[in-house]
Amino acid sequence: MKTDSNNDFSRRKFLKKGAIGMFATLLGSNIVFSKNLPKGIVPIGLEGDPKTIPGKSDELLILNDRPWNAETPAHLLDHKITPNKLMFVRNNGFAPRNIDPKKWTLTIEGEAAKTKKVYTLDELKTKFKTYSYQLTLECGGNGRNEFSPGAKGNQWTTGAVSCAKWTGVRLKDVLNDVGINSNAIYIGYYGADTHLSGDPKKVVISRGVPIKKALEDESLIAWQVNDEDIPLMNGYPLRLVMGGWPASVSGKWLKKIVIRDKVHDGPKMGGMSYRVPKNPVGPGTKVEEKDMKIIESMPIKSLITYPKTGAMVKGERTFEVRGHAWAGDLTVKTMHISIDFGATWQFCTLEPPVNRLAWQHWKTKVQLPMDGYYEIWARATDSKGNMQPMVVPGWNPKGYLNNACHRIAVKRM
Ligand SMILES: Nc1nc2c(c(=O)[nH]1)N[C@H]1C(S)=C(S)[C@@H](COP(=O)(O)O)O[C@H]1N2
Ligand SMILES: [Mo]
Repeated sequence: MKTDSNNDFSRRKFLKKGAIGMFATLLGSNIVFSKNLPKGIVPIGLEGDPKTIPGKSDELLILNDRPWNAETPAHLLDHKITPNKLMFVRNNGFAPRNIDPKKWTLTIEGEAAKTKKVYTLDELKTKFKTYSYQLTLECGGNGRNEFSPGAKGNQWTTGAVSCAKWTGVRLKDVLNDVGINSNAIYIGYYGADTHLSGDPKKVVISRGVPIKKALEDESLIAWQVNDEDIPLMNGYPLRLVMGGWPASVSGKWLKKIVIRDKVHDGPKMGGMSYRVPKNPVGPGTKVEEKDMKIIESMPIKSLITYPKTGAMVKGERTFEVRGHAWAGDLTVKTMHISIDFGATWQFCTLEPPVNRLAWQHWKTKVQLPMDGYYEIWARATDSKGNMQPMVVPGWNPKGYLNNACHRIAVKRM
């Protein structure tokens, strides 16, 4: 036994040394005192100064700094089109460094591709027609913080969602240029980010969608957001954007797309990742892999972006309450708010989406009957009649798909 554990020890030591070597390669210089670096500590140099995220507003709420994960407080999502600096960041690994867009290529291949093609960024920009769409991207784990028992991972509250204007080429135009065989059923992506272990051979995340979703008009390979380069943390210089589905299918720092003859099986497609129980389970249930299914279209949800929670209202003043609502692949049909903890609900004005898969804006006027504490609750209903629940819905092992009503507090005084 003693020999075994000794072997174990030296093997671990070896792995640790190996990782440091790889970190040094990524940093581009020797880590001089590497032998003093405690196990599990990742060099700051890989992700920058731990207080500000490059290219992002310092008003984002940072949930993790290595790798960067940050959400947008609800009142900062008030813009109809989310500004680049305010788009949430969800990184599973380390963003690539020293990107040269002139040398960037995108490879399309796979067992269900007619051939293999490699495109430069310039080729993508000139060979295909360019399209712009406003697309809602929401992390599958948005709202995770409310589940009980809780799930590990970033404790997103309400702010892992954005709706910006993305510009690029249609994924279907590029896939058709390569040629899609009749046995194609799925696509998968690969990005240029680095695994947390520092091992350059390890894939951080490689997810995908059924070919039907990939071939929709709004599924983009994008190089711009809101008419600017994509911020590094959101996938510069190239990413997939597929609105309405968990944002984990929108691969950042896009290097390769595979056309598959089976459900894509890259890291974070299987197990408990981005999957929920096929049938409802009680909180805390241990669910077997075979009883889980991949999350596809996201559920109906809404956000109050004005006023900010905690707002003070003077007397009888009538004020506007507004926000956005979105419904995965569907549209939002009606929007209600309540100022009396759900006893009564009032209709809101609701705008149609600017294009398919964009969030919709709603607003209404509110007057509070007397001085005191109130909550405003918002509840959206989709085109199939699905309504946001007032309590946290369907518990699942990783805390996905919490679409409970958003609540804010206001005081009249
Ligand atoms: N290459 C790569 N793509 C990725 C990720 C990642 O870690 N690496 N994270 C995914 C997840 S889980 C989400 S929610 C979205 C977040 O997009 P954003 O950071 O631009 O808001 O990117 C997805 N694409
Ligand atoms: Mo995500």
